[in-house]
Amino acid sequence: MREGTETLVRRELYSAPAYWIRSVDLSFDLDPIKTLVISRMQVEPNSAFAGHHEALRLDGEDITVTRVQVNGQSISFRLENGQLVLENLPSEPFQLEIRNTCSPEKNTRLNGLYTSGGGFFTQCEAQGFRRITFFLDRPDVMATFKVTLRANKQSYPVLLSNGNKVESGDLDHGRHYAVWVDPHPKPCYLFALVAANLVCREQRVVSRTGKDHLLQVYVRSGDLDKTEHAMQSLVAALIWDEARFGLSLDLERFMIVAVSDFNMGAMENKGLNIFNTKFVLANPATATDVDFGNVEAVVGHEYFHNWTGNRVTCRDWFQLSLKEGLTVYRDQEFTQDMAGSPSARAVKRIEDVRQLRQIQFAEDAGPMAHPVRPDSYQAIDNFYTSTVYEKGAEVVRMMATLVGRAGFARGMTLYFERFDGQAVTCDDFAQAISDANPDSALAPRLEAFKRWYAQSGTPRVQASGEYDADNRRYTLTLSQSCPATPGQSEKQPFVIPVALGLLDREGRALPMQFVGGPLASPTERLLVLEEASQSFTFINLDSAPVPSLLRGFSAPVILQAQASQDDLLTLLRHDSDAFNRWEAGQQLGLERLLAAVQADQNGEEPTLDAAFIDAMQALLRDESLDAAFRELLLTLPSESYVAERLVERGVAVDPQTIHRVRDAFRAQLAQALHADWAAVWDKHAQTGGYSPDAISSGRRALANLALANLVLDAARSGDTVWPGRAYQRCKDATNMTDRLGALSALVQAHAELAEPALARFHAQFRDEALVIDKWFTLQATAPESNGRVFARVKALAQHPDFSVKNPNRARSLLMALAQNPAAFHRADAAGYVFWAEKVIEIDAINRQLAARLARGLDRWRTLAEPQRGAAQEALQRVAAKPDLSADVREIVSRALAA
Ligand code: B3K
Ligand code: ZN
Repeated sequence: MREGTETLVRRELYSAPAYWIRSVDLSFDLDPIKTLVISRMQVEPNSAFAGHHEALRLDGEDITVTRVQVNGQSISFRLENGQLVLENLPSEPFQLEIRNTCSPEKNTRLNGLYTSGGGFFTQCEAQGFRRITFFLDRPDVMATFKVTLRANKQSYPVLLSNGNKVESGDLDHGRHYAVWVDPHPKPCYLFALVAANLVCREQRVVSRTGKDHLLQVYVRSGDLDKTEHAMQSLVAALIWDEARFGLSLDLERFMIVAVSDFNMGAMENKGLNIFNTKFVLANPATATDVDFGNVEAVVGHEYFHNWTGNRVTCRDWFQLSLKEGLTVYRDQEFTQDMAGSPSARAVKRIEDVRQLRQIQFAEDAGPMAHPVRPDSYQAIDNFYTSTVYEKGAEVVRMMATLVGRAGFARGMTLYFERFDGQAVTCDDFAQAISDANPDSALAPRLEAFKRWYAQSGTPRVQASGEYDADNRRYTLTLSQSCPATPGQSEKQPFVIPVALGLLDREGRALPMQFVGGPLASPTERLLVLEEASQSFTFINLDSAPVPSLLRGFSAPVILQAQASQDDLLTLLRHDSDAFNRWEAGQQLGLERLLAAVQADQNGEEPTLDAAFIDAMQALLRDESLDAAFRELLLTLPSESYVAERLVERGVAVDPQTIHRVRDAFRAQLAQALHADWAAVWDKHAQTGGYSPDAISSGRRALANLALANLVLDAARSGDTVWPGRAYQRCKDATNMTDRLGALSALVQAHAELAEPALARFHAQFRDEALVIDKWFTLQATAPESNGRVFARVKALAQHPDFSVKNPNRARSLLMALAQNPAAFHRADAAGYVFWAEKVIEIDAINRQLAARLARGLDRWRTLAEPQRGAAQEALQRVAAKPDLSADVREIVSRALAA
C-alpha cells in the first residue's frame, strides 16, 4: 500500500530499469470478490547494471501476494513502500512467477481491474497495472503478453484481451476460458481485459497492405442500435491514417468495448480500446450532433494512438505529450478532413481554439500551470491536462506549420523509421521532424523551438504597426513576453509562427512584399517571431493596411494588437481567413463586455451600441455564410473567458457582475434581432432526415440558437407563442439535437414551460443513462437567476437518479455546476461549501474523479471578495482532511501555495 505518500517524482531523475521483462504469461480466475492472478515473466537483468546485483523492485497496490518463484523454486521476498522486493536473483535471464489476488468489486477507483454493470473491465494507464499484479509498472518496460481468462460462462460469455484469440473452450462448474496472444511488445499500461455479457457489431475491412482485419464494437445488448456511427468512424479513421500518413492497422482484430463506469473518455489499449459509453453510443434519438462529433473524434483519437503511443511509446510519464499532443493534433486534423469544406474546417478550428483558450489558458495562468513536458508530479493522473493534450497539440501544429504539410508527413515517416517499437522522448520527436526538413523554418531554430516543451505560461504577443506614407511602407513590430508561472520566473523567447495577411480599407487582400525580398508577393505570409521584439517591413503599399494577425490561430498565444473598431469591423466583414473573421467579432463583443463590467461599478446599465448590433445583424442575415459559422459569430465570449481577460487587466473578478452584464447583452441581441431570429428559425428549423454531417448539424445549431433567442425574448415581452413552440418541439422532435435544443431554450430562459418539459423528457428517457446525464447538466448549466440554479443543483444531488459512483453522472451535475460561474461563485459561499463536501465524499471512492472536481477552484485568487476568502476557506477545509488522497492533496496544496 502506498496510500498517502506524497513523494515528488522528478523528470531529471530518470534512470533505466535494472531489469527488463521480455514476456509475460498472465492467467486470471475471475471472481468479483477475489480474483486469482498468476503471472509468469521472462526477466532479464539490464546489462547496463552488470555486476551490481540490483534488487528487483516490482510495483504493487491494493493486491495480496501469495507466492513468488524463480525458475520454479519458491523464494523469500519483502514488501517495502508497496513494492515487492526480490534479492539475490540470477545474473542470467530467469523465469519469475508471482501469484496474487485482487478484489475487483471493491475497486471503486475504476483503476486496475474493476466491475461495472456486472462485468469485468480494466484501466491501466497510467499506473493501474500494479493494482492487478506486481510488475515494473513503467512505460519503458515492454513485453509480449499471453493472457488466459477463466470465468463463469453464463455471467461472462465474452472474454477479451489484447491481440488475437488463439484458444477457447469450456471448463468444469459452468466456467469457460479464452487465451489471447498479443505479438507486439507493449508497456503494461496498454494491457486490457474484458469479461462481460456483451454483444457486438462487426465488420471486415482490407487495408492498403492487402491484409484482412476484423473490427468489432462491443456493447450491452440493448445498445446495439447505437453502434453504427462508432463503426463508421473507426473505418474512416483507418482509411484516413493510411491516406494522410501511410499508417495501416497492424492487427488482425481491432476491438472497441463500451463501459458505463469510466474515469475519462476512452483508452487506447492495444487492439482492445475501452471506451466510456458516452463516446461510443450514438443514434439520432439519444445523441446530439455534438455527441456524434465527439464519437468520431474519440474513436479516431484512440485508433491513431495505435501508432502514436503504442508502436512508439513514452520513455517515462513526463513525455506524456509525446503521444497525447501528437494524437490530439491527429484527431483534430482527422475531424477537419472529414468535415470537408474550408468553412467547416474553420468551424472545427474555432471550436478547438475556444476550448484551448477557455481551459488551457486558464490552467497556464493558475496554480497548476506546468510545461507541456512537466518537470515533476505527485500524482501522474493529475497531469492528463489540457496543457499536455491541447497545448501539446498546438506545439505539434506549429511544427507542422513551420515545415509544411508534406514536410510534416516526411517527419512522421522518419520518426517511425527511427523509433518504431521503442519508448522515446519529446526531444526525439522534435528532432525527427526537424531532421526530415533540414531546409525548413524549423531546423535552424529547433533548440529555441523546444522551449515550448519546457516553459509553462501563455506567451503574450504585442503587435503595433506604423505606416510611412512617403515611402509607402508598413512596419509591423511584434514583441513577446511571458508571465512568471509556478517554479519559472524567467522565460526565454519562444519561436512563434505568426500567419499574417494585410487588407486595405475595403477589405481587399494586399500583396505583401519585403524590402529586398523575392519578387513574389503573396497575400499571406508566415512570420517567425523568435526574439523579444522584431520588426517586419512591407513595401509598395498605397495606404495604411489593416493587419490580419495570427491567422488560423497559428500559435497558442495571447495577441495584444490594439486594433481599432474600424479595423475590427473591416476584418469581421472581409477577412479571407474565417478564423480571424470570427476572432474580430469576438474582440468587438469582448471589449463591450469588459467596458460594461467596469461601468457596472458606477451603476451604469449595460447597453449594446447600434454599431455592434448592426454588425451582428448583417452577419446573421448573410446567407453566403455557413449556418455553423453564423452560430459561432453570434455567440458572445463566455463568462469565464471574460473573467480571464479582466484578470489580465488586473481587475478582481466578480462572476456575478460578468453574468449580469453578459445576460443583459444576450437579452438585447435577442430583442434587437427578433425578426431576424424568427426568419432564421423559419429557414432552418426543419432539417429533414437526420444526418450528422457538418452542413446539417450547422443548420440545427443555428436553429437552436435562434429558438433560444426567441424564447429568451419572450420572457421579456410576455409572449407565449415561442415558448409554446419550443415545448411542442420538445415533444415532436425527431432527433435529440432538436429536442435538447428546444428544452434548453426553455430551461435557459427559465420559462414556465421548462418544468413540464423537463418532467416529460425525464419520463421519456429514464432508461437512457447518457440522456439522463444531459438532463442533469442542462439544469446545472442554466443561467443563474436569484440562486435558483444553485438551489436546484443541491436538490438534484438528492435525486434518486443521482450518484457520485458513476463518473458520468457525477460530472453531469457537479462539474457542470463548477463550470457555471454565477451559480457556483456565490457571495454566501454556499457553492464552495457544497463543493468541498463533494470533493471529500468522492475522494473516498474515486480519487481521480475527486481530483478533477477539485480543480474547480484553481482560479480562486483572481476572485473579488467575499468569494476569494470563502473559496480559500473551502480549499483549506479540504486540505485539512488527514486521509486525503495524494491526487486531491496535490491539487489543493498547489492551489493554496503562495
Ligand atoms: N490515454 C488515455 C488517458 C488515460 C488517463 C489516465 N489517467 C486516453 C487518451 O488520451 O486517449
Ligand atoms: Zn490520448
